[in-house]
Amino acid sequence: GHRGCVIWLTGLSGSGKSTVANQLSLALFQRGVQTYVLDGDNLRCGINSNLGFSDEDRDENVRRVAEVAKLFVDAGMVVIAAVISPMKHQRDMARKKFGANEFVEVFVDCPLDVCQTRDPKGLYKKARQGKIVGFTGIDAPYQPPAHPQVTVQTHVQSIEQGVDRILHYLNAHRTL
Ligand code: GGZ
Repeated sequence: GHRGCVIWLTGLSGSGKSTVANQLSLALFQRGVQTYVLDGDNLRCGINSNLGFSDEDRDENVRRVAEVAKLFVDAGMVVIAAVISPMKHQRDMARKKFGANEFVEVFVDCPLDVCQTRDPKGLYKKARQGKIVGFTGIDAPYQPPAHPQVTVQTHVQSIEQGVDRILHYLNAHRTL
């Protein structure tokens, strides 16, 4: 059996957080572990629909995602959270809500120029044109984590390789 934990994916828009989250969820399901994915972009349609992208609203967005994750973890679930969570203080705040082995920080590391080339929703283009103000990586900051438990480099590794890294960490640390 396993106890609950949260696998917290941080990274730029377009870095691959959602893709990694969904593939990791599938891989864990195939190993008999039920997960629940909390995706920042989706939650902003519901529980976080009143929040924008100011520093204060991002703080509150991350806080709510962490609180919801905590409810699931307390119920014994493995939660996969995919939120930019651009600032160190936001990730520290989230981590503090969990036990030492319950919070696994994963840096979905992809250079900004690659994210801009992918630009699946055309948001970077709009940001460069000034149609979106305060876009992470363009005119809003992203602080890379200094000591993530796992780093996944989606520009040099396949999604499968990235997922394997996370699974390897979870196995090695008996988080599952
Ligand atoms: C960053 C933005 C912005 C701005 C809209 N800055 O790649 P996406 O499109 O599908 O996912 C991004 C999502 C970011 O939401 P998070 O809740 O993860 O952000 S945070 O942790 O910073 O609160 C992006 C879209 O929203 N998006 N405007 N200005 N991303």
